[in-house]
Amino acid sequence: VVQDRRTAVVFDKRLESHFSRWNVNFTETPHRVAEILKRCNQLNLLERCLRIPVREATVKEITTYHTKAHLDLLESTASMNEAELKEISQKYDYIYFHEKSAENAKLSLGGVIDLIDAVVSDKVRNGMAIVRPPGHHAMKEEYCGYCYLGNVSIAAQLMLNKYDLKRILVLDWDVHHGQGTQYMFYDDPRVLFVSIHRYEHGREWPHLREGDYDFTGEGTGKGYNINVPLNEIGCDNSDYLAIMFNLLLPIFYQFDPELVLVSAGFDCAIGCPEGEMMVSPACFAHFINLLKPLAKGKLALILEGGYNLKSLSESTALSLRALLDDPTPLISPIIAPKNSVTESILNCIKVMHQHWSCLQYQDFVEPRKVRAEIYPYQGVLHLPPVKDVEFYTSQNRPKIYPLIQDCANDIPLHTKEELDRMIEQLVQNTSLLVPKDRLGFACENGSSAPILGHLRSKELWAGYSSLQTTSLHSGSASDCIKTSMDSILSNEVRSCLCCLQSEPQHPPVNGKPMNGNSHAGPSLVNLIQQHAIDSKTVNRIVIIDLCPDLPSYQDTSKSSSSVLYISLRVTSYENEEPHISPGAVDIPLSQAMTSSPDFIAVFLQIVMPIAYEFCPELVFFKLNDMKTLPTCMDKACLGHITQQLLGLANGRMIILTRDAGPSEETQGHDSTSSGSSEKPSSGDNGSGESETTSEAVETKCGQTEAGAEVLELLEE
Ligand code: Q9C
Ligand code: ZN
Repeated sequence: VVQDRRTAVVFDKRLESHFSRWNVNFTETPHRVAEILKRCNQLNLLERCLRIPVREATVKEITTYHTKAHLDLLESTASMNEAELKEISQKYDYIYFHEKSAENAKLSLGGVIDLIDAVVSDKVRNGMAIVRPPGHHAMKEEYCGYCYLGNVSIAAQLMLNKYDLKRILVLDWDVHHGQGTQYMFYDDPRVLFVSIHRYEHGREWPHLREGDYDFTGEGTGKGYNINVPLNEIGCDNSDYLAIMFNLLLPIFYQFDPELVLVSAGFDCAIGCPEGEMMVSPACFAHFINLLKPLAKGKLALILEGGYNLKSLSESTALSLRALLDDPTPLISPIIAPKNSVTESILNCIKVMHQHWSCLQYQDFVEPRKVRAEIYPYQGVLHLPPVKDVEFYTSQNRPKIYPLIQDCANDIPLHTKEELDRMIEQLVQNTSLLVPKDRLGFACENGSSAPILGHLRSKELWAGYSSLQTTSLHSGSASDCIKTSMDSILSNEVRSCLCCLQSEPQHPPVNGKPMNGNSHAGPSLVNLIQQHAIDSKTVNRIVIIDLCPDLPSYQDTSKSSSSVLYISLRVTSYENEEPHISPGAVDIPLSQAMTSSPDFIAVFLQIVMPIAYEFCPELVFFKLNDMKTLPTCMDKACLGHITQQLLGLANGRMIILTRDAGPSEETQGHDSTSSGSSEKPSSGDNGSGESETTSEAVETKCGQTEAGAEVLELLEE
């Protein structure tokens, strides 16, 4: 089988045949997938993907979860007349039957299984199933909520069986609680099931007590079921990203899955009448960007709900672009999450922190200890259930299918017209025209740095055809930085590797040198800030410094809103407070921190929210050399952080690295800029710095996961 590093898609005209005969305006309609495909085609996305055909799932596959009776009953509906179809529909909660329902459900499941199998077995890189009917509400022996067969639950179980996987992450961001998937894996620690859903303390469908945060799994599966209940409508990018950064992503990186499946319902997107949430279509691309480093990029999205055709199709298309590695579209700066969302995050941390050590850096959330500024309510966290809420149980679940659409809008946040206008604006304003993904390279004094030699020896530089590089003119350290900034801001390249031998020297101010050689932080900030002001092409720049030479509070330079300097620095002092001023955030890391998941948790919980709030137009990522990198970071960790940062600024990034100058081993390799054919050097080339930087560059080039395999293929 030929490996294909493309993104796979599953879709089929036949999946547009089942619909509700009694209510043609019913939300779960064939137009959903038709509109998605139309938008994906407009953006020329499908032609960039590998199409995997659908096929009917087999009895054996279906009975991995469902009973044979469940399947037989479903199949019997194929030959029912209209009256019979109507009668059986009324026995279930939000279910209609059509003579094509059984076929569509089996085709949808078959396509999902084959897609996920292709991702797991490395036949494709990642993928998306644009299928209906959805599946996450289907239970062992009950159709429910437009779902007949558990697409994701069955596919995940089959992968556990076939490939003996140990860790699968299922993230269900459909706005409804994915109870069907939760039940399937409730006691299974191999599947981390996570659902973010509209809950309203149980008042929202499907009204299950087990959708609340304190349902955390059972037996050995305890800690492997995470419910994030949203107790009010109108949750937006800020709320969802707060949940991702503060709670979920740290856990995902600690879990270290071998496969990531997303039950991707877009009914949490703005304008969906079922969700009444406000997530913007571009935000889904950010979620995907943040998930991409996990599981070596083995990521599959499976469509669930989403009922506003405009926001559904845009959200899905932008998700597909994210899988295809297009630059992540900008979103508005995030703000603090709603109080009710903060409450849910804290409640989740409270029940999860004993299972996930990455949450130890969060406030310890004893109800009475919560500080007023994080939790402005009575100082006591709510413990479910709240009064006067009636939950459904398997005994009292209504079996009446409401033929009239019930979208319980008590007080809509916005009118339909307002929402339509907002969606239209979001679609218009999302930048889809992006410069070619070229990587620039600037090296102090045009010297042949060991790093370049190392990258070339890994065939990252010139050996891989899709990697386009441009060698930029360069002189002094500050010239290198300025040239890199100019080339990015003029769209000549999207990102740069800037390789310095010394610390950049700021030109003397009033005849006095600004800094000595070792004062890298202040000098760098000043230099970048001044050039930003001079060039007038960039307003906000963030500098992430993993190797600060000095704590930033010694920076006496004037703070400016145009540059935010964030430094992470290992300190031997106990309980050193982070130092935060308008232009600088200095984060002391304890020496006790020894693992990458810990470092990533801190990075996600502190650096990423600040950077997303600042909303930079350009990112500097300063690595310097291995010796000064926090020891808790391994190489992969650096690649992961690079990928996370690429969500900012449309992927405009300058990786700043320091190089001691030409080394013996690499001399002679570096004077040409293309056509290198050296074989990868065996063993260590004596340059830890190069090794480190290459991880970041590989990620920037989308190579971290694919690199090795692709190179092997090319060599054959
Ligand atoms: N306001 C999926 O999204 N309607 N199923 C509840 C309450 C049922 C949703 C209405 C929603 C089923 C896959
Ligand atoms: Zn849904």
